[in-house]
Amino acid sequence: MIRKSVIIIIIALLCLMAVRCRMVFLPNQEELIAEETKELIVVGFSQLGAESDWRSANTESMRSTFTEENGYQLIFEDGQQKQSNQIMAIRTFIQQDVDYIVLAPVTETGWDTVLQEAKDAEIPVIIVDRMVNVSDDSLFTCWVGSDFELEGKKAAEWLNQYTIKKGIDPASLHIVNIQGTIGASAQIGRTKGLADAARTNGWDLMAEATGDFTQAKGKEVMESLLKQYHNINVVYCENDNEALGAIKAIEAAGKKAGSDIARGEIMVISFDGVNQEALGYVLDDKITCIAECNPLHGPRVRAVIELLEEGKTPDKFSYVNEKIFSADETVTTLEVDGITCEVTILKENPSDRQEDRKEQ
Ligand code: GZL
Ligand code: ZN
Repeated sequence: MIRKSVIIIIIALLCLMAVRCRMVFLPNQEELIAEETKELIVVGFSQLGAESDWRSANTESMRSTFTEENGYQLIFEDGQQKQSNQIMAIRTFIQQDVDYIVLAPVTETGWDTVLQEAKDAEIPVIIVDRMVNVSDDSLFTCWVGSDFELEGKKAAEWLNQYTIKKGIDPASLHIVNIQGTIGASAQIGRTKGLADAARTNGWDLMAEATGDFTQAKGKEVMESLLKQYHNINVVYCENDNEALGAIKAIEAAGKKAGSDIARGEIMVISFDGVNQEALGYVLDDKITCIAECNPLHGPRVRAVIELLEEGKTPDKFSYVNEKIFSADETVTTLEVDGITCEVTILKENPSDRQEDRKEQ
């Protein structure tokens, strides 16, 4: 009799242990889901808008990098070119308690308050592309982007070398600058690059007017500049979309966009090198030179986040290397800020060139 009751007790104990084990070692459904989503690093990305091909490529680079299979959950907010929308997006990210905030700021100023809120919430903020101008650099963890003034210097030095090699009198250059969004780092740097070179080289920089980085505005501004000035022979466009618009206006006015200033062509210089039509225009000598602005920030931002995840400290500022494109072989190398950069002479179909642009 005792043996039977002992056996029953042992079986009962074993069942009890099995239940307890299941609770300890076999996670239940909620724990499994929590485990799954917990592993995803949540990134809130406030993109400034969708004004240009550059911007679309930049967005695509971020979306294709911060995927679930790469271990991320991306929350994307389009600011539609308004800082107020971007500030709202950052506040939402703070409420959602994301792991990282990435900000592509539409203009440089006005970020101190909301970045302080992110800092108080202990959420690291990574700035991409344009810069923020804040009272205290600790308000952002690091910045990944381009040296816009260097881009401007490169484009201006290309023009300087061109005039020297072609024997063009610098004073005979009558330039207009179709600027980007006023207050954006890309506009500030590219405008400064040209203005400094014009002063140094004795060029006639006649006008600066914003085309807001869009094709429509670029065309509109060029139309009015052509009415105001009859001697324009260089148009400096602060991105390719503006250049496409400007060329439409030049041709509508019965003039020709091209490098042959001496024969009355209007030389167009531009920035980005993302838009396929613009790259095609380089091959057709409608755009004479494009200073590259590389939009592929996704992998670089991911590298920064992975360093932070490992408790390491990324560089505060990391600049991307950028080329300068032309189909004209007059200028093959440039010396800017003590560095020599080779001009990439475009010959083949530009889409091949896109392939060889590695995601750095
Ligand atoms: C540059 C970026 C600029 C591009 C434009 O990094 O901020 O904004 O040059 C884009 O095409 O609109
Ligand atoms: Zn020509």
